Amino acid sequence: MPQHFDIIGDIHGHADALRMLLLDLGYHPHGHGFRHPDRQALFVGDLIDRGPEIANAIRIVRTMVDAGDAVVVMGNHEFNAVAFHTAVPGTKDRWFREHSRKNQKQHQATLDQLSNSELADAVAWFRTLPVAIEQNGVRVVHAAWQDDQIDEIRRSLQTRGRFTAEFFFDAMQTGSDRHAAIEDVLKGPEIRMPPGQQIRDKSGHPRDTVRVKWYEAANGRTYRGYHLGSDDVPDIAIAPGVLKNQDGYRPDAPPVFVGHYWLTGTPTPLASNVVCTDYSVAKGGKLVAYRWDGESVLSAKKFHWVH
Ligand SMILES: [Mn+2]
Repeated sequence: MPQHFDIIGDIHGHADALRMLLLDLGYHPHGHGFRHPDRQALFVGDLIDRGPEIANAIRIVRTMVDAGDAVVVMGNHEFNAVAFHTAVPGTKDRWFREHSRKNQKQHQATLDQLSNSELADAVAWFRTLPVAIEQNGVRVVHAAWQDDQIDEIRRSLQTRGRFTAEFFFDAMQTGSDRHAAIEDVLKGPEIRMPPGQQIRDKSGHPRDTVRVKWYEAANGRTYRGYHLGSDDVPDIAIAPGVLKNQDGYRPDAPPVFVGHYWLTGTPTPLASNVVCTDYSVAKGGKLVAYRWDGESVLSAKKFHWVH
């Protein structure tokens, strides 16, 4: 088992950027995938949707995983795809992710680009993906490392046989612990603002919740200060009781790598032991890797991308 890992951000169908990045990192073509003599690639999820070469992105990553050259965790887009294509048992035409216009649109590029058999094959594979990994002192999860919630999801995956209809039956019930766990771990924890306070998201939809810097302690923070993103959030104290986890990600915990947050600009760690590798390749940004060689304090110098 290698001790040197390249953690690679959200791909969203940009297979070309992935090939260039892997070659630049010293990987060489191996079957449909790539291999490095003494490093392993760790993918943070969100291989699909949006980009031009979704089937190829899946093929490269899956080949590498099957060959032991990579590990991948589930992203919210893979999770949504599985739910979208899993029928609610005992119903006709009802799916664990509703086929609404909005949900369809988010998944459209994948629906357009994959044949029925490719799609079925991809969904069957996504059902088997881990929700989070920890190996050789490094952690990878799509949006947020939350110990209790990851344990909760893993227990359910074990008893219900991976991401099956059985699992979704429970996990898609709004208000259930499992639903909250999936939302927080794969999409990032959010907190509700007091009544009357709203922001508008990128699509102009009003919302009364904000995504938070889960890796930082929340004590004494305001909504604006604890918010993760660039929205115009009110600078008022966080209401008591809305936070599940006040402490943030412990500074002595193993380094954790996430994707998901559509960051821009020059890559830099979010905390000494927290890195986001998503620099928005699907929105004109770049596909980024972090080259990890065992360090417990993460450094901006260890990001790598192709110009
Ligand atoms: Mn995501």
